[in-house]
Order: sequence, then C-alpha cells, then structure tokens
Amino acid sequence: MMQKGTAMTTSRLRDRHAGALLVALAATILTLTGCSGGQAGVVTPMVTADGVQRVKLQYAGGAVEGGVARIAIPAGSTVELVVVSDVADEVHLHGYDRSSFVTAGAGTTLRFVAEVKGVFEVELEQRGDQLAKLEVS
Ligand SMILES: [Cu+2]
Repeated sequence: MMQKGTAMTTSRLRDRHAGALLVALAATILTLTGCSGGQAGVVTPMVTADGVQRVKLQYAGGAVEGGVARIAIPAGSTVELVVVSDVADEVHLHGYDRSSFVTAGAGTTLRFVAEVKGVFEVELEQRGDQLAKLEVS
C-alpha cells in the first residue's frame, strides 16, 4: 500500500514537470547540436546606422521562422529584440529577465544593453516555446 501511494505521487509529479523536462531536454539537444556544428546556426543581427544590434524573430504556425538560432551579440552593445507573433503571449529574455507582451498578429520590442555575457534563451513564456538563444560575448 505504501509503495502504491509513493508511485502515484511520483507519477503526479512527473505529469506536472513533464513539460518543463521536455523543454529542458530540447534545449540541451539544441545546445549540443550547436556545439558540434561549430559556427552553424549562429546568426549575426542586423546593425542599424546608430549601431544598434537588431534581432528580428518571427513566430508563426507554432514555430519560429528559420528555427531556433544562436544569435551572436557583442557585449556592451544596445540590442533591439523585435518579436512578431501570430499568437498572443509574453516574450521573455532569460538572464536579463526582460519581458514584454505581444498581441496576436503584432510585434513587440525589447531594448536593452547587453552588458552580461553568456547564452540567454528567448521564449514565448506561456507556450514555453523557445525563439532563439542570445550569445553575448
Ligand atoms: Cu521564460
């Protein structure tokens, strides 16, 4: 009886965390793929006349256009992260912990100075869908 109870608790926990685990697993696979592929999948943002690194991501039909890319950002630069989406959600930049709501069929812009180095995920928070990884170095 004790074992049965334990099993049920475990399976409930598993259900609750299955989504997060899958996202983590997918992220790990993407990271590994990125590493083995060297520079493959690393995208350089467009630089505007005033030196802003502009990253534009388009989410439609349940996926980000062009797939989840690593975007190389020089540390210290001003970044404009533009996300256009066909669904309403919240764009979240991890690490910097910046977020902005986007309405369906519209776009939103996160503007920040990339002063912290590292690799940071950009995702649609409510869906848990990853849009890109910003690689600040
Ligand atoms: Cu998030």
